[in-house]
Amino acid sequence: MHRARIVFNISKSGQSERFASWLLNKPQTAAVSVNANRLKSSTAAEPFLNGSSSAYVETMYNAWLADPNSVHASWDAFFRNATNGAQPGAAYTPPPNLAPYNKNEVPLTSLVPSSGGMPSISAGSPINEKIIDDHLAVQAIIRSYQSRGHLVAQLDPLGISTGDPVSSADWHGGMRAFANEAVIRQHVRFDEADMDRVFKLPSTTFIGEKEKALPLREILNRLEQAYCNNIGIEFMFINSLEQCNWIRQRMEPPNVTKMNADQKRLILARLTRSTGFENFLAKKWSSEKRFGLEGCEILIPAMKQVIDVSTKLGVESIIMGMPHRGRLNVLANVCRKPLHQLFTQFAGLEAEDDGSGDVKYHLGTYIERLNRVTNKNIRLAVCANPSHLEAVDPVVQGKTRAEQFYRGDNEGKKVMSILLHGDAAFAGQGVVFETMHLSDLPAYTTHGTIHIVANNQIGFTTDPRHSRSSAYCTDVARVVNAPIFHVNGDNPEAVMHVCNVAAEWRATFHKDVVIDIVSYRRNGHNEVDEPMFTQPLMYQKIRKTKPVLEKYADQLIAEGVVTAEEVKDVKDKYEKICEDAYNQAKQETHIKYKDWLDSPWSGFFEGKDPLKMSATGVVEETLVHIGRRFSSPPPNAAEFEIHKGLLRILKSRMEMVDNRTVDWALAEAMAYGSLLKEGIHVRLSGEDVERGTFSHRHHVLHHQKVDKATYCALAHLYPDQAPYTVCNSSLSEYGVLGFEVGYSVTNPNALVLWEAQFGDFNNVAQCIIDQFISSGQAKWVRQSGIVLLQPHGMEGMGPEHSSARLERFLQMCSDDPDYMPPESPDYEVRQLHDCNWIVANCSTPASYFHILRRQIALPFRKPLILMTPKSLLRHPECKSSFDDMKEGTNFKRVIPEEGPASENPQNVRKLAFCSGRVYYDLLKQRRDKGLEKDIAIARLEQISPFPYDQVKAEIAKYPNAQLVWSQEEHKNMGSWSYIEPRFRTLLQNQKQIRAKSQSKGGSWLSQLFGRDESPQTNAQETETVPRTISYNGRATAASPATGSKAAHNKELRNLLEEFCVL
Ligand SMILES: Cc1ncc(C[n+]2csc(CCOP(=O)(O)OP(=O)(O)O)c2C)c(N)n1
Ligand SMILES: [Mg+2]
Repeated sequence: MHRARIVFNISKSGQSERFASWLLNKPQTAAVSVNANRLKSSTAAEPFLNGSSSAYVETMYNAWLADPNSVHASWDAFFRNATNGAQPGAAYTPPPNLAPYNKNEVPLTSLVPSSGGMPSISAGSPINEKIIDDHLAVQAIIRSYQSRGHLVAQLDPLGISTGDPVSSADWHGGMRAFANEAVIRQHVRFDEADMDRVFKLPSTTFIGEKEKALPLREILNRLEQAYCNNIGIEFMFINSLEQCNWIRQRMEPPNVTKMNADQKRLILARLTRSTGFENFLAKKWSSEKRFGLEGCEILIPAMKQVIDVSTKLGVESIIMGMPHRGRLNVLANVCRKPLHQLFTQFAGLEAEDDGSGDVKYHLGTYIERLNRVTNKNIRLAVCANPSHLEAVDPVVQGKTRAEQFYRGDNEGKKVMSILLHGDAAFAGQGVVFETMHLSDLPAYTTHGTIHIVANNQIGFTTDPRHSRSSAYCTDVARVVNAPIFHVNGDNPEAVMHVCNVAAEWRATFHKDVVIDIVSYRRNGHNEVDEPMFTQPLMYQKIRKTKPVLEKYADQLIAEGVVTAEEVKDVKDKYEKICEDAYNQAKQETHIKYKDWLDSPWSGFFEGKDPLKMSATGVVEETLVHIGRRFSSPPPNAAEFEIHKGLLRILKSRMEMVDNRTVDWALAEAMAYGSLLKEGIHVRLSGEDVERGTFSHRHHVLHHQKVDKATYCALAHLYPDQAPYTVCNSSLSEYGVLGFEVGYSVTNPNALVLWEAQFGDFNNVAQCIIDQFISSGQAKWVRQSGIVLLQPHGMEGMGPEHSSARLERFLQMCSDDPDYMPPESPDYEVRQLHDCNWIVANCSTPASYFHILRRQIALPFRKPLILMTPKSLLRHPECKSSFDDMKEGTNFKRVIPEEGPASENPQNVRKLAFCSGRVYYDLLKQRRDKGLEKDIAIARLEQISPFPYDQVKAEIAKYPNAQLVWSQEEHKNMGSWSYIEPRFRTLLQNQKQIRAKSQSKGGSWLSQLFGRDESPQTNAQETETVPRTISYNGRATAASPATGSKAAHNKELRNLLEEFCVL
């Protein structure tokens, strides 16, 4: 805990200033007319007039004399009565109380002591101002405890941040007192004599239960119990009275945290397992890193409690994300992952299945089991995660949202997420904030997440005072109005109570909630770390602190809830379970990565030929239908007024459909629409995707006169189509891309796309790209077919709107540049099967259409990284015909030269390969220079996996052409460093084949296209000079693009001129 140190300095006596004086609005005495006119009414006879208020009254009187309307009506009445000669004490008329009393309110008059020297009133008699002030002060005190009680709550089991409880510093009658200036500040003006006075309770407190009024001593006592004991609650910032009252109702009544004997025994049993598990691992593998939970063992009973209550309230599936700390324990004792599977992870066995695996404290799991407490079946998934703390948060949310969506759980009643955090990471990692901000967005909400912080008050070797500027590590949650329950981890019953309330909160309001378990870390950061190097004093305290299991067992023995023998018995039984599992694990010879899969796709792979891909072409009728719908205004067009500019766009779309052509946006709509028709859910998410950054998409049309009235044609193509989701996201890359990755791993029969506003911004989500997308399958055997749409292209828009950093994606491709896969009929799908992701830069709408559809046509799922165009969206030549999309057509990994050069290939002097939009610049340049017969241009629509087979064929076709790679990016960027070694491998291979075929006397071309590459034993290798490929493009640079338009144009001119040099 990193909280302001609180000084306990409440003095018991000698408080000469009355507490309520802060409320009295002492008037700035008007210099003018004081004493000029004296009110002729006896102040003694008017109980509300006293010494301190007389000056004020005189000011009011003077004002009234000058203008009766300038004062409040009550003063007007009073002065009228007084000046008209009302009897002393009768001039004041209390205003009628029109409001009925609330349930827990009582009339003020009933609380006023009738004697005892206190100023008093009786029903109907004038109100005593002091009594009002006193009551207001009590109300302020109650509110202060509610708002600030957490500041002095005893949350730290080590007592470091809060100091030891004040045991002897009695305050008012021997009551244990933590409240001090930090909580009630200047309101403490009562003295001992006031302690037995009874005060009416306001409707905003529930400390009274059925009592409507309590003595001040009892009020303070109950407030301290509720707010300053082992639970500290932050909730008063929530802007809903209903929600605040809901919390008060569950936290304020006396004894609200008390548990019955059965509940206590359950907590003890769970704590025994949690502690026993870590002890067992420590005993068997003393020097292995496991990031044990020691010091926060209560986390396991806490999670189980949250799950029990949530399942009782209807939840059937829980998706969890968590860091390293205590992860094995969670898998063992919360998910009930078979212990022997966990223990085999320590044995250093080889894996039976494919993949490179991950360390044991990152692996995921998926379990379906019976919850013994609720007797209901539940599904628990812990998402695999990388070391990168908190990165899994948005992924869990996406997965949760997806599961809710596919189950039709629109309110999150059946599926929920739990996120676990370390204190340092929760405060430090920005993705926590990004994830929190998704929590209430219509297309991203998971209807409330329960966050649990295993707050051991340290991050590796860093103290909280150096790792955050906020008071609490949980402050980030305040932005979404989530209540935050801080609780002392050494008080198991308080922890369970908080868990109950948090789970109920989530089920009631479907909003986020935070449980901050304040605890400690008994060992170093990991088990081989020495914590005394850096936290000597903290660790001296920790050494003296008994484990919570011992403390709690002692407490329950003392209470007579259990016996010492029972405690030992439960402990021994669990140890025996661990020992048996340990022996079973010893029999294992291999581990299976599949055992650790968090998202099994049951039924998806079964019965499928893993190398058979379905067709991606679509019957023309479907293209026409989708095209027409997409190009039409809403069916109720007469009432639904759309923007005039959009009418023009729709009209031009319709013309394209009539002409059997598509541009980029139309091709995309046809890809989505045809998948929707086939029952595939399509979800497109990202910043401003509904319209499209470049105003080309317009998937959502807005009524120009009616707020929030929209129409999405793709959602209304066919009556039985799959749902279409298109959603503008928050301005976040890390959070939103993580979310969509989580979404994509849930259901293989969905096309999930994330579009970067400009590809340049994808590096803000670099961790998701590196840790989840590029390597996720290899580490966790988990597939994802997510598509990243990344506007990319050098169009003179400056350094940050030009490059999606194609080179980085290519650099992470796992295919070996020195290995050319043998050709086979299923070459394309085999390559796709073996790669870690697909990287493409398509140049035609038809390619875009096919590659999107291919994502679903594949018998497995692979991420697709797609460079997408900007100016090509409106380029007159960037159009495709229905002929390239209809039935029987497919994605062309390479689009060969199809113009005059291809008719006379022997005469072609240059064969340029390129990818993406630069093609159109090359095309124009070639045309302008009249070189259409001399230069052939081939396009790599898919860059990785490298289409060796088709590139090879194209090269072979132009035996006399020099080979060149043309790109618009700088030489150290773009595709060059990826394609260059692969071309080299291919050309080297080609040279060998050529040598062999010469020795056989046959045509080398026929060999090249032949499938049989078996070595000819009698062949004589003849040395030939291999063909090489040279570079045509921008020079190397540090920045992705120049900021000067002139420099941009010059660079482009240069590369195009060089392209034409023969
Ligand atoms: C993004 C990121 N940065 C740094 C690290 C290295 N690291 C691993 S654990 C850790 C401390 C985490 O502290 P906390 O979140 O409090 O969890 P605890 O280990 O205390 O349970 C650090 C800095 C990491 N894993 N991820
Ligand atoms: Mg920590």
